[in-house]
Amino acid sequence: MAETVVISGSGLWTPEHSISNEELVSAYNAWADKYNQDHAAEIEAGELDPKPHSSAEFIEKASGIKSRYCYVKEGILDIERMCPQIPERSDDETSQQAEIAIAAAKAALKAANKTADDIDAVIVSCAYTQRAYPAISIEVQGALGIKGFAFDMLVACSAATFGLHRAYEMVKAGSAKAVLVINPELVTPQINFRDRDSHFIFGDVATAVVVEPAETAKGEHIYDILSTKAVTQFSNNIRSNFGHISRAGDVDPFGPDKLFHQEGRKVFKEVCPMAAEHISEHLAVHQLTPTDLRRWWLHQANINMNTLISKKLLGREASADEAPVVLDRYANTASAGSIIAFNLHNQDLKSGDYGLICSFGAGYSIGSLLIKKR
Ligand code: CO8
Repeated sequence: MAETVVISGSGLWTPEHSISNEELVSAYNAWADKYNQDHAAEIEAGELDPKPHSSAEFIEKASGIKSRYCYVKEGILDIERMCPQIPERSDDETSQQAEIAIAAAKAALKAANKTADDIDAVIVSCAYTQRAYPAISIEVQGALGIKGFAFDMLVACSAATFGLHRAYEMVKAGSAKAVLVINPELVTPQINFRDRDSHFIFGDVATAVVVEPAETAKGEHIYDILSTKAVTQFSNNIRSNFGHISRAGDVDPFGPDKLFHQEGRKVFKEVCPMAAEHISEHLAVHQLTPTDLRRWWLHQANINMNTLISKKLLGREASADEAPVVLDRYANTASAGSIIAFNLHNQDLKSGDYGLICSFGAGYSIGSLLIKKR
């Protein structure tokens, strides 16, 4: 049993390839033109709607995204394919998702000054796992030589915070001495690059965090986890219907409804107030108000959402120093966004400073951790 549980280090793996809005839009528009040409007769007869053009200016204004990283770029901009080309690996090779998880995990272990021997639990928590079993986490555990146990969990955009919640509880209860929580967000294969409304939203990344008792922590930047808070509320407004039952429905397992799709406006309107209320309730438990926070590491889905949430809480826009933005470069990376922001923007906090990590998204799901620098 641990009296105080801490975050003692974090790691980030960023893909070497990126795609700018301009590149993405140019490929989409070329595909749309070809579609309209190929279906000219049906469009003329009113049987089909023409595909409208996408626009880099719209994307940046509506979302704040300028660019995104991708594990594999090949294939995404090919208008005959519009999907990354990721060659299948044999069962004897490290799977792609485990590969990026291991890279982030190694960086987190280094930051926390830990070796595999110090860890006894691994949680891989993300929006999609590349297979059902054996668990990606167990593959990562084996590759890193970690004893103990591992499991995968899926909570879409809140997978990272909910994974950290479980790690906090395990260390607190004494069922694990130190936990590695990893978020390998390999999402580009599930993006419909032929859908103008969502083709620009996501990018690939992997993040990892070490959670352990304060007594064993040796990282340079250590944060006490003061408490966690989670809420979920069912909504169909963000869905991805791909799953193992798709085969039995005699339908295309990769059809448009099987990929990411959403009612973006509704999500925006419904999730922002939920997130603002969640954060103020979480802070109130500690008799804190939003102005007491030195930093907010918010979910990175849309810059306008974050602006609205901070306005609701502070009565004004948060500065980039208060609530750092990474989605301009990384886009929405499902659950990893708040952890990327934390990883890149926590070293300057002083002892005693409060910070909040908060995710919000599909489910709906909202998860937060209130932390304090040691
Ligand atoms: N280019 C030009 N115009 C466009 C484009 C485009 N690419 N897309 C839409 N438009 C047009 C629309 O057709 C519309 O035209 P009209 O007014 O004539 O109908 C106009 O622009 C305005 O469209 P919207 O109202 O849809 O635009 P918004 O200002 O609402 O912006 C956003 C759209 C950016 C999608 C915004 O609604 C948003 O960000 N909402 C919140 C979304 C969100 O946070 N979703 C969370 C999803 S992520 C998550 O939960 C994790 C899931 C797991 C990850 C899976 C990864 C694959």
